Amino acid sequence: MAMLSFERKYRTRGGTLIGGDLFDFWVGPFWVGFFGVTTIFFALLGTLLIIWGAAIGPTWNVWRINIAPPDLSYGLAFAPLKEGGLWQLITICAVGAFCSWALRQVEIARKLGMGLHVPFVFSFAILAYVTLVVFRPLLMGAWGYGFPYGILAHLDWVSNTGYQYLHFHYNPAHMIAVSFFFTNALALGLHASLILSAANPPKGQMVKGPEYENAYFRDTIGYSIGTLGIHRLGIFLAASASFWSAVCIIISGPFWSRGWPEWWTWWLNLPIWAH
Ligand code: 07D
Ligand code: 07D
Ligand code: U10
Repeated sequence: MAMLSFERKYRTRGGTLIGGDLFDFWVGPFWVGFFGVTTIFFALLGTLLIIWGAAIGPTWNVWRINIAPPDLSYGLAFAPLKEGGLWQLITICAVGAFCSWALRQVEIARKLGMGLHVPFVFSFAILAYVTLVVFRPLLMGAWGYGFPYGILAHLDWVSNTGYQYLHFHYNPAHMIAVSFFFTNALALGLHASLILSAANPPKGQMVKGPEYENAYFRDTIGYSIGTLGIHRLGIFLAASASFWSAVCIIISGPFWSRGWPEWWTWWLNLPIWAH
């Protein structure tokens, strides 16, 4: 890879969080590092456990493989492997792998003298996952509230959990999260198209810079957020989407156990119009 000889001068030691020089080397394009080893360890072990779960299950159809959490009757105890214990071990591996990955991002950013924005925003995805399979089950008193590991099975869980609260669209935090996801797609669509329209003009035409990009949005909507600003907005929107997702599911059950439409009766009961 031509890139690699160019990049060799950036491949310097240091920046690790623990372990010092241990594992401070590259394998092909990948930097290894202590957390690279822990990522590989957890990811490999977790995958093998999923394969084991599939092997003792009724199907090899990838869409239908399902490794379910323990029955609610096990509460917060460890369950036998075939009755949800595998799900518990896989969850430990997943949390281990995702956190290792985030710490690996921190180490690589430190090595390169860059900011910690990537691990910062990835940690919001981890937060959403951990909320689903650790925090909410802990608050509800049983691991059985976690979502099952299977492609169709996890969709069934989302649907069933949604209908348990009658109409999940009425969950106010779900509304905020959905709006952030939509806004995030809008912002990336605007940003990507603006960059391509300025930096990739038809043959023979001049490449345009930030002045043109600013002018475009000032002319269109009266304001330009700027070249750095749009990336700050992107981080904010993405992190907020995951954050409000975590909120919408942690309040469903632990803090509100009736239908979500009913939650809105506070609005009808406002003293302005309620007697
Ligand atoms: C494009 C980056 C690449 C990642 C990919 C996913 C696996 C799973 C495991 C067979 C954008 C790799 C997939 C490693 C294989 C086994 C056991 C990211 C990109 C390509 N979901 N979900 C999908 C996960 C939850 C929901 C697809 C993971 C919650 C709905 C894929 C998690 C809820 C729909 C998938 C997770 C939920 C999906 C595409 C973890 C609320 C769909 C994902 C760890 C968040 C869509 C059949 C994608 C679909 C879909 C993976 C959690 C809802 C299988 C790893 C419980 C409604 N989810 N999901 O492109 O087609 O992400 O499903 O939290 O409609 Mg899901
Ligand atoms: C959890 C993924 C984390 C992933 C990590 C990394 C690997 C490695 C390896 C590729 C958070 C995994 C990496 C495995 C792969 C390689 C090499 C992301 C996570 C750490 N909903 N709803 C949401 C909408 C309805 C319901 C969130 C829309 C119905 C429930 C989002 C609609 C009912 C839950 C959202 C809609 C319902 C949600 C999901 C429309 C069902 C949740 C995004 C248009 C009848 C979940 C924290 C998310 C949640 C959630 C959107 C409809 C129920 C805001 C747009 C009305 C029960 N819904 N929903 O969280 O908040 O991403 O989870 O109708 O639990 Mg909803
Ligand atoms: C952005 C950007 C920008 C760019 C960009 C990008 C955002 C403007 C400058 C980036 C964007 C893109 C490239 C676009 C496409 C991206 C997406 C659509 C996002 C989704 C991405 C994917 C679907 C790809 C996912 C791929 C992954 C995660 C890679 C998988 C990699 C691995 C599995 C290897 C990871 C390596 C590790 C952990 C360390 C190194 C390890 C090895 C090489 C293996 C050797 C192992 C060891 C030495 C350890 C030994 C193992 C042990 C001890 C375990 C033993 C365990 C047992 C159980 C036995 O804004 O700018 O352009 O490009």
